Amino acid sequence: MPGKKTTSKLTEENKKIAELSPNKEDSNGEYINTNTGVRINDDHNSLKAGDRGPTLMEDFIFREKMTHFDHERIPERVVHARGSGAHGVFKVYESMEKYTKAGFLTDTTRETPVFVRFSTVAGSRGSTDLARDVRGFAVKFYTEEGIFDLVGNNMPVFFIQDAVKFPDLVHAVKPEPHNEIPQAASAHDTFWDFISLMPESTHMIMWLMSDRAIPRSYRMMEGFGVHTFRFVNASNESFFVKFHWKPLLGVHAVAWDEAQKISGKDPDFHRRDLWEAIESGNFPEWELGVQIVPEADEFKFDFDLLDSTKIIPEELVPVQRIGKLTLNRNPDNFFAETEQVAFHIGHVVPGIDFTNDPLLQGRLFSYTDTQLIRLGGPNFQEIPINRPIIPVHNNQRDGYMRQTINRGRTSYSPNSLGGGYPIQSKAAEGGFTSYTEKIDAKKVRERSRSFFDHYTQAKLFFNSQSTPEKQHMIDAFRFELGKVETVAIRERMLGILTQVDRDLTAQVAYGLGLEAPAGPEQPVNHGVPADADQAHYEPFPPKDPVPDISLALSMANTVKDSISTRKIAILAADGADAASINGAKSALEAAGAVVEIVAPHLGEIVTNDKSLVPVDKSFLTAASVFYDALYVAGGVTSAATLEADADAVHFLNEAYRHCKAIAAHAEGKQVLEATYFANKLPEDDSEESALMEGVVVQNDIDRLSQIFITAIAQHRFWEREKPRRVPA
Ligand code: HDE
Repeated sequence: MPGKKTTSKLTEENKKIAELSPNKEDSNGEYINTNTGVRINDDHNSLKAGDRGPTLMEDFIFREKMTHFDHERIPERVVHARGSGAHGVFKVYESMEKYTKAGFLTDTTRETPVFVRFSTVAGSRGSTDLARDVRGFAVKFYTEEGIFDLVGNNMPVFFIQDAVKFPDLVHAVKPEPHNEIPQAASAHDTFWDFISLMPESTHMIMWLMSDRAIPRSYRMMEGFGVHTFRFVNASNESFFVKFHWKPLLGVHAVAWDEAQKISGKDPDFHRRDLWEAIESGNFPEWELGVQIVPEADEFKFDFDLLDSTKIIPEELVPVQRIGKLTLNRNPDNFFAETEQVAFHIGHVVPGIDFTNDPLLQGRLFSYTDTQLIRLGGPNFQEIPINRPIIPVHNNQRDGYMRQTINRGRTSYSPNSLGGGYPIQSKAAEGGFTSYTEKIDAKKVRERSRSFFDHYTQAKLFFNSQSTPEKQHMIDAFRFELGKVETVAIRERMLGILTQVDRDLTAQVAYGLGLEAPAGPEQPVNHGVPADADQAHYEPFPPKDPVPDISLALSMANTVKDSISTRKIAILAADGADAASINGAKSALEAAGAVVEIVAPHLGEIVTNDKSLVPVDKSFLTAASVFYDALYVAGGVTSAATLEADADAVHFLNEAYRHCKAIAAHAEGKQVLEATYFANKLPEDDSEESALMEGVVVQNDIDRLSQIFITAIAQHRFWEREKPRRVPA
C-alpha cells in the first residue's frame, strides 16, 4: 500500500544477489594459495639466499603478491569519488502503464533488485562525509529488460545549463591546482570566481548554501533525477517526467558547526550510519515520486522543461508517489561493488527515454567515457556488480579483461553461419526504440532564450525557507565568501545576490564587512559567444513564479513523526539511578531509537541498586555531535560526578548549541544547571514548556520518555540558535 512502512525484514536473496554468488569468495576454513591455485607453505618470509641474504627473483610467490598489491588502486571518480553503496529492492505500487511500458514500473508483482551509491561530489575518496556539498544519489535498477540507472543528486537543479561547462565547474570547485587546497570544500576563490561569473548557477547556489548540503544521514535526504526525462507507453505516446526520491524518515540536516566537528571526529559518519542502519535491520526506505507533464504542456510554464537549473514547483505539477525503494543489504566488498559500480545516465530500458536537455545530452557521452579510463577498458559491463540479471548476446568482442567466453564463429551481423543470431527484436518483443521526436532545426551553437531567467526560481527557493533556514543560508554565504580572499569576487557575488533578496544581500555584506550594492545589477551573461548578436541575448525579463513560495522546498515542512534510528546518549556515572536509565532506555528503544550509555569511563557503571550497566562510550571516545539527543540519568552521586566533569558539561552545551533535544531526570537537573543554558530550563513540568526549548526535566520516567520522544521527533530546535549565547 502506498506510503506504508515496511516492518518485515527482507531476507530473501534477490535476483542480483543470487547472480553475484558465483563471484563470491570466502576464505573461512581454507588454505592460502596463489592466483594459480598453488598452496603456500610460508606467507611470512620471502625466499632468500641464506637467512640474512638477498631476496631471490625466483620467489614467484613474493612477486605475485607484491605485483598485485602495487596495482591495487584504480583512478578515483573525477567527481563523486567519495561514496557508499547498498543493495536493495524496488517495487511499484500500481501499474504506470498509462505513461510508460517499463516493466519495473508496470508489473506490481515484481521486486526489482537495485544497487544504490550515495556520494559527495568534490572531495577525494578519503575525504569527509560531512563536507558542504551536493550528494549523489545513483540508483541502478537490475530490471528484467536490462539495466536502468537513475543517476541523480539530493538537489533538484544543477549549476550549469550546458554540459560543455562541466569541466570548468569541476576545475573551479576542486582543490586549487597550484597547491591542492582545500580538500572537499567549495569555500575558496576559484569556485566563487566561476560562480560569480555564471548567473545561471544562482538557483543551485541557493540549494548548496542551504542545509540540504549537510544532511543528517543519507537515509534522510531526498533524491532527484534533475533532468526532465521521457516516459513512453506501449502506444508510443510520450510524457515528460521528473523523478524524485522521498525518504520515509523525513529530510533532516545537521548544524554547520556540528558538520565541521563530525568531519574531524568521524569523517565516515554517513557511511557508518548507512552501514549500521542496514546491519541492524532498520532498512532505509524512499518512495519514488514522479511529476508527469503531457507533451502538449511542454511550453505551458514560464521556465523551460529542458533547463536543469529549474524545478517544476510541486504546486504546479504534484509529485505522485509510485513505488518504494528499500535498502536491505550491505555490500560484501567495498571495492568490488561500491568502487567498481559504473552508473550511466544512458542506461535506459524500453519505456524511458531522453529529452534534449543539453546537460543530459552531454552526460550521455561522459559516463561511458569515464568508465573506460576508470575501470580500464570496454569490458567494465562484465564486472559482477555491473552485469544485468539477464544474459547478454551481441557481437561485441575482446578487449582488456574479457570475461565472457563467446562461442561460435560469428561475431558480425548479418551472418548466415551463425543462423543469423543474435537477432533484433521488434518493439513488441521488447526491442528498444528511440522516441520518434520530430526535430526540424538549424545547427547552431546557441542557448535558448527560454533558459535566460536565472533568478525567479532562486528567489522562490529563498522565499520558501523558514527563518532559521534563511539564517543558515546567510551564515553559509558569510562562511564561504569569507574564505574567499579576492575582494572583487565577494563583491561580484553580492551583485548576484541582489537579484535574489535585498535582505539576504545586506546580511551577507555585513558579515563580509562590505557595502551591499545599491540595487540589482544585471551581471554579464557568460553563456554568450564572443561574436553573438547581443540583441538576441537580451535576457527575458524575469517573470513572477506562479507560486510565491513552495512548501516542498523547505526542510522545515518535512515529516517529523518518528525517532526511528535516531541516536541518543544517556549520560551517567557510578551511582546512577538504575530505573531512570532502564526505563528511559527501553521507552526510547521501543520507539525505534538507538541508545548508548556514555560515561566518564569505559567498562561498567555501578548503579544505586548495585547493578552493572555496560558503558558504550566514554566522554573521550564519544562526542555530542554523534547523537541526536541527550538524556542525563538520575541518581545524586552520578549527577554530582557529571556536574563536576567538564567533558560532560561540554557535551550538553554543545548539544544545546546544535539545537538538539535534551532531557534530564529531576535528580540530574543539577548537571543542566552547570551548563550555559541553565537559564533556559523549563519553568514548570508541563509538556508545553518542555517543547518550547526542547529541554525536558521530569521526575516520572514514563512521562519524561513520552515528552522526550515528541521532542526528538522535531529533530532540531533551530529557533534556539537565535540568542547564540552558547560558546561550546
Ligand atoms: Fe555526473 N558524473 N556529470 N552528474 N554524476 C559522474 O561518472 C557528468 C551531473 C552524478 O555513484 C562521473 O562514473 C557531466 C548531474 C552522480 O558512481 C562523470 C555532467 C547529476 C555521480 C560525470 C554531470 C550528476 C556522477 C564521474 C554535466 C545529477 C556518481 C564518475 C553534464 C542529476 C555516480 C562517473 C556513482 C558521476 C559526468 C552532471 C550525478 C565524469 C559531464 C546534473 C550521482 O562521468
